[in-house]
Amino acid sequence: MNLQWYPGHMTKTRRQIAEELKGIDVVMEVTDARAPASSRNPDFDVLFAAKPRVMVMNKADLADPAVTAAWEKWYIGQGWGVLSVNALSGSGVEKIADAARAAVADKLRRDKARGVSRPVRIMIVGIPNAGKSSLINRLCGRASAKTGDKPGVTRGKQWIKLKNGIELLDTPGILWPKFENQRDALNLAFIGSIKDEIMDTEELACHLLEFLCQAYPKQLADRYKLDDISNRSGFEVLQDVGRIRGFVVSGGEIDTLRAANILLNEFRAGRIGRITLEQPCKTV
Ligand SMILES: Nc1nc2c(ncn2[C@@H]2O[C@H](COP(=O)(O)OP(=O)(O)OP(=O)(O)O)[C@@H](O)[C@H]2O)c(=O)[nH]1
Ligand SMILES: [Mg+2]
Repeated sequence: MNLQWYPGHMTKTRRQIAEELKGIDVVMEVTDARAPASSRNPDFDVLFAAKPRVMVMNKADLADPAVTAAWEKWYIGQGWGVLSVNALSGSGVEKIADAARAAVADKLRRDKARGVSRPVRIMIVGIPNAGKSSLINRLCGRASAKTGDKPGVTRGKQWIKLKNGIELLDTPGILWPKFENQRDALNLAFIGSIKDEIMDTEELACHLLEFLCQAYPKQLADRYKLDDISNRSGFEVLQDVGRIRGFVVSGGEIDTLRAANILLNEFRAGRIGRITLEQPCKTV
């Protein structure tokens, strides 16, 4: 399976983001804490090179906490302002306004010296389904932006004003024209940032199972009551999951497609456990 997904609306959004940039003080990149490297869009380093930036690792509630801490340390070591948050519960979100103001502290000081008072304008960017709109809703305390558990929910830009002098620009999630590294593409698919309809669900589930067998064997075995997962292929484990869940069709065959859908949904909802797909030793 060679995964690629860069539909036309992403090209359009990329152009609109570039056009909007001159009126923006800070760019806030929302990534997914379960894949802190793969969920960073490499195009952003070029697009936003001249802007103060803050990185938010969202969905920290679904990620392995020890690995999230290691990633925070790693990014801070690279000179990044980084926060890990949960947009749904609001945990960590209270630090965002201060982090944005700190990123434009010089500009705010100059404005103050000139007697100018104006809002801090933040553009929220990131891959599809990272939780950008959910984060905006949490920051403004109401459901201003449309959200949903599939990629491509936000289709146009939308400004939202907060009471504390901050203005937020919600943007549609974008990927990049070519995934050079298929591991990144698989991680994006596992976390639901690539449209499911373009993928082979069973193959995707087999890749996820191979990763879980190696990195989180106990959580996987506990969730599906699996006896022995050592030296088993992803497809064999998928069959076991289907058999144990009773997904058997006429003739005694196991419905592996149903098992694959269940596995992906349960992984995405955090039911297998708090799992991170990559460690910070990777060069990004
Ligand atoms: N567990 C968990 N789920 C979250 C979190 N933030 C967002 N979600 C869920 O993730 C899904 C995607 O959220 P959205 O806010 O629509 O994501 P988006 O980045 O705006 O997506 P696009 O508009 O498609 O680019 C929704 O089902 C949210 O409820 C979080 O911190 N933790
Ligand atoms: Mg959105």
